[in-house]
Amino acid sequence: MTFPKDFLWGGAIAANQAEGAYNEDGRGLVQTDVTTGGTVDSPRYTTYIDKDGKPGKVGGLGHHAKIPEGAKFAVLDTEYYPNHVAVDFYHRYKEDIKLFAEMGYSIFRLSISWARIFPNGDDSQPNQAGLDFYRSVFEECRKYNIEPLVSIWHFDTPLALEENYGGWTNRKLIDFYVKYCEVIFNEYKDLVKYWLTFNEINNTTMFLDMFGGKASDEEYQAGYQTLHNQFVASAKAVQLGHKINPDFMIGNMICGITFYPATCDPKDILANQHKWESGIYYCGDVQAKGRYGTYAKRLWQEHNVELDITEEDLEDLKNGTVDMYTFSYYMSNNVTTHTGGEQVAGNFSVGAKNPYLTYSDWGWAHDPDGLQYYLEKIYDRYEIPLMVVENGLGAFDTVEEDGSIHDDYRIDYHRAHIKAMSTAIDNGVDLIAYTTWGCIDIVSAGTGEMRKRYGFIYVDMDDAGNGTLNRTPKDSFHWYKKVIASNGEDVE
Ligand code: P53
Repeated sequence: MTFPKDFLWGGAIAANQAEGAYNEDGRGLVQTDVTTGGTVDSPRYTTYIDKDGKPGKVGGLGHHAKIPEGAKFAVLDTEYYPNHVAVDFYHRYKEDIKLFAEMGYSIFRLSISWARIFPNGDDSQPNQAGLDFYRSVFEECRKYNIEPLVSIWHFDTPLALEENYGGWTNRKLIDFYVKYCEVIFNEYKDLVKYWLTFNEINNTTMFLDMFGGKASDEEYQAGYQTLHNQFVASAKAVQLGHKINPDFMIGNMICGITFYPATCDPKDILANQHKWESGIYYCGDVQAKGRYGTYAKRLWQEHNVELDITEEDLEDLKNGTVDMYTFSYYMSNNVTTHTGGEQVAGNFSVGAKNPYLTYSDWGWAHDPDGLQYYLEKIYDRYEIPLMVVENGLGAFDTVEEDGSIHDDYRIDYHRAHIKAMSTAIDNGVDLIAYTTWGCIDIVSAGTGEMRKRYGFIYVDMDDAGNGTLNRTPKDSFHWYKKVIASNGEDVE
């Protein structure tokens, strides 16, 4: 095993999935606060009150949940919202960070909730209570020599910006986001070095592609304009961040799915290449190379998209390239132009089933070789440091009579992926960090479930909101501690 001696080991969470305290200390609402729980076969719902005062709900998340004209997002008494309490990280962060330190973390990825800093997104002054909270969290990390890795946006635009400005299709959001960045960069410049501008930025259009060509041209228009505005916002943030502290390392963050052609039919090979372009390279190229890829025009034409792009935007993109490329990796997907084969039916996992792989209970392919493939391919393309900032297995856990949790399936998953990273490093990839997803159990983003658990630390909380919220280390906790102590040498 050959991890560099300063390799950063740790775990990752996101504010809206972990903190809870959704309406405390002046925090504004975000989309997940009006989103119910779901399962692998039933969607989460976004809830609202329509223009006649009648409550209603619509399936889907984020941009995909269209509430009726004149309706307002609303929290309804009749529904349960898992993110409202989540796992109460807001009140328990000291206990949690202590456990992370016990595992030996040198890095901890979390996100700042924009709506704690600017409750409406367009407020003239930041909310002091929000600033104080994250200062205290970062100081707690520093106490244990843990580097915070901070996602500035993790699917949580203040809801008021959605309602009053129409969300990210509106260019005004660029300025609100940059102002938010300016405040947090200045506030935490001595506490935080590593920043990520937008979590899984590529999901917006990649998920439109995933659902079998059902998305309309209007949805693509909104999706691509959203991405463009976020690219400009990200590039401006990078430039500003480097001015505020030249030591900042600022990265992009891509939902990294490895795509394979399902057959050697040249049509499948081409379809797969186009999938990498639309799903993975589109965002990575703009953020790491500072310009749109040559295939971008084709993608816009396919969906009759006309983007609002200014000369100044192009200049910003060029001057605001990221210092590192970061990504999540859970699975691979197969791409084919043929119909009739066995299909995967998971949440956010579709396409032809790969006969060489096994699948999780949520339909996600277990594919460590796919991680090696992704690392080598992406490093060769950009030649900047890489971080794997999410990787893990969502699984059902059983608590034994004596309270222990034997999650050998999770250990197997991580062991295989750590080996894959090690091989990629041997093959020349400059990989600098690994933060496993949901190092402590948190609410699933896709399904809103608690029982889809990723953590090395168990949280006593179920899908209906019952539980003590007590924390218990799983077997994986002790295993990961050993891995970190040996810098990746001892993974058995
Ligand atoms: P959950 C879909 C596919 C790949 C990654 O996901 C995804 C999603 C969205 O569900 O999201 C990332 O909780 C995301 C995290 C999320 C994690 O993967 O659905 O950055 O917020 O929790 C795992 O199992």
